[in-house]
Amino acid sequence: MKICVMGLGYIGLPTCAVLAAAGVEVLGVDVQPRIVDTINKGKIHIEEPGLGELVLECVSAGRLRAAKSPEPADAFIIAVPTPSRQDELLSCDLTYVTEAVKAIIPLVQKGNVVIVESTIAPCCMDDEVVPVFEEAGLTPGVDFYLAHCPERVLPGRILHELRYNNRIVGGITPLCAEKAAEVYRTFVEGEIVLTEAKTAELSKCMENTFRDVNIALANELAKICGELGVNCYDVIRISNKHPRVNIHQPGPGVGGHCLAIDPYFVYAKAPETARLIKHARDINRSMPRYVADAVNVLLSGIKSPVISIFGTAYKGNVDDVRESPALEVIRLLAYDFELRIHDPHVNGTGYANFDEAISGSDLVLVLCDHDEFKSLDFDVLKNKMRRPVIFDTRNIVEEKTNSGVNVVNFGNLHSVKTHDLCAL
Ligand code: SAJ
Repeated sequence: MKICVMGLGYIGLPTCAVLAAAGVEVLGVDVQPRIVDTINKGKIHIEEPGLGELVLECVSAGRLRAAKSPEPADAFIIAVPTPSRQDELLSCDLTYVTEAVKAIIPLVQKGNVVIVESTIAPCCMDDEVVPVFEEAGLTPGVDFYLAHCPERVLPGRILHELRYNNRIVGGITPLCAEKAAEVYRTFVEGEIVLTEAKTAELSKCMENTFRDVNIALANELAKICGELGVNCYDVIRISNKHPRVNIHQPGPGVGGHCLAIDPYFVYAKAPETARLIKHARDINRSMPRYVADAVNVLLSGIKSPVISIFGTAYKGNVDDVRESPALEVIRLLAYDFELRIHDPHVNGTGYANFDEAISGSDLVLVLCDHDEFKSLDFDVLKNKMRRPVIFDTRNIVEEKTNSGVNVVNFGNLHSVKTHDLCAL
């Protein structure tokens, strides 16, 4: 079997690698020549555990190649970005999906399978993708098989989850679903659930919406606790001892290309009805401002304050800054403070290393839960910072008694007196 994967990003490239490792001949296609060259050299352009080794192995074995344009194949998998449109509802922009579809249409032969893996809003397959094929004279279920099979893997665990997660396969017709499922049976160990395309689309969006709404609840709880003078982490820990409760973790907001975007895809299709979904988004989007306001309070009265920003990635141990709430916090603080930005996973211009970031600083602001930030060397912080204070918005920094370093988080923010910090 030969499979052509359109898009060599966080999902397309790992998918190429697991397919090739399962013995399939794979061509990965990307519009960026730099990415194509990197893959053909057996290297990778993203950070993901185990991916570098697997890509090198598959390229060396001749089972994986990259190119700028597609070639005839038995199956085509589309894994290109689906950003939000910049309209009022932040609806789903299908431009890249449509471009990829148009690129493969001249190559599609009878019996081929075409799969859209990119996350899309409910009804996009029926209303927007099928018509592009039909205009070219191709009828799904008759001339070829078309399905939506959303990716559901967690960055940082992609290779494992691609193989072992359950897979939703939403066909335009039942036979389309069956044919697409055959492609996944080459490497998926989890259950393959067959359904219709719009059910697959909405299921995927609702998985991320479920998580976003739950994080919003945790963020709202953190704000309530701040008002009432209660430690939110104690509340979460104790509530979660109930067998049917799982309150999520508050933080500086919700980032990444999924949770911060997919709920809008649902909202845009039913704006009058999707009120809880929209409200949750608003709460999560308010968190960078909440953090910036707290920083202003913590540093009030300090002359020419310097802040060490720890972490710009949207979550721990990834190099991905897409929709990262840290970027919004930085934008809000940049007006009033000198910022030293440090992220051991992100290759950002102007970023400082650990020593540069903390020297003479008044506050370490932890915005991302990278492992490196969990056990910080408090002696070094005490010696190099002007005021050894950490504001840990992720509640990951291991606290040490009598360390001389003051750790503030959403659990004790309410009890911190600014003048205590200034006196340090
Ligand atoms: N976050 C919190 N509090 C929490 C959990 C997460 O603030 O309690 C934040 C994270 O720091 C991050 C954001 O939420 O900024 C999203 O992180 P995540 O780990 O929840 O999810 P993603 O975006 O990396 O991946 C999600 C996954 N979806 C679910 O777990 C339901 C993944 O399975 C999907 O494949 C992916 O979205 C996607 O591509 O749709």
